[in-house]
Amino acid sequence: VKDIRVALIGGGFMGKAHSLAYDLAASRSHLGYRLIKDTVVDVDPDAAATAALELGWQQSSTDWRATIARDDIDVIDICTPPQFHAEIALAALRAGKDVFCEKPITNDAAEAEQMVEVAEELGRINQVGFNYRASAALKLARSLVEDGTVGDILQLRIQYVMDGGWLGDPGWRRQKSSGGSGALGDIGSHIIDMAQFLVGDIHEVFGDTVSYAPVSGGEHDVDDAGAFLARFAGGALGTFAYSLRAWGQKNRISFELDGTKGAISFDWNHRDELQVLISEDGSRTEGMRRIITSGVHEGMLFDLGGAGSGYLEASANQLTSFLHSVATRTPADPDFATAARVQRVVEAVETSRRTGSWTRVPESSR
Ligand code: SOE
Repeated sequence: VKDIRVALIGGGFMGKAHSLAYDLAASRSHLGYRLIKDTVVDVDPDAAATAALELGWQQSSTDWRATIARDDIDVIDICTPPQFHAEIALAALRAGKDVFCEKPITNDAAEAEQMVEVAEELGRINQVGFNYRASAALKLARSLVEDGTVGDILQLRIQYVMDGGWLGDPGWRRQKSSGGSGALGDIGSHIIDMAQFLVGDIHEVFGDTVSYAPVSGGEHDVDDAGAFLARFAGGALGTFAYSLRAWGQKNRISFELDGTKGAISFDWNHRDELQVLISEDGSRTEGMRRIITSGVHEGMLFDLGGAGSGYLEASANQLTSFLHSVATRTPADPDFATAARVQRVVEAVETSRRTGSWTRVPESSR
């Protein structure tokens, strides 16, 4: 059994999610590695020390550069705000570390490309935190598309809505200099990734984004909501909506997908369930079938139908799969290249907004 020694940079909301998720991931010792939660880094010494104590890290630090320079660290996990992702990731890759990086991969597609290039050049394992696709229901949905059960995909209607924008101060998310691609990059990126995971690459987009008046003092110069149409490379049409100002909506990702042979629908607020219709089953009792994910489905922690899954399970699944890639030196998924493509879609939506026209998603410059 190999030791994998991890350092986590950024002890905030996602740092907490990853810290707890590593405990679930580490329990899967049959995968051939032993995880060591070595160091948690935060610029604020008190936050770093508290995170170490409460979230089970052996030590804390305020210096990410010194942590990356250590020979005994195998993995750098980046949970800082996005404007620091590229600098930390590039330094970590160049120091020979494998890197897990939160989404959005960066605030800028060109920077993301550089991360892809360096990771590939140096042969380092790299993964990005599109956690929702790591849930059992999403894995099942993808397999029903992949094996042709629902036929060719005709249309996807997908949304990510929440009321968080009405509550509290959005902190670093409010300014372009730190929050970069705004709500589109923050939550829109999740549904872009989910859509490409299910249906394949988005080829072109046509959309608009909006900024509302600030709720709690201070200006913001990024979007709060938006909507766009997408054409997928395979010919399907997509509608996307995202908003941080949707009262009563609690971190809700949902979609409906129509294929030539069936349909799938999903709602993260009911994340144990996938609704599926297979047209071949047609009869007077035809209708959506409610599948409750259980131990027979990939990605459930307990082999007990009804035990339920949560936010942490999805985070643990993605980290388990990343650590497995690290231990076996096999490519991780979703990798930096996947995330860079998501960022190019984000930027294509912004271009479409400015030009008022359909906009091609550029291919990678590599
Ligand atoms: C923000 O509003 C946020 O915390 C996102 O940054 C996360 O990616 C999302 O999962 C929950 O909402």
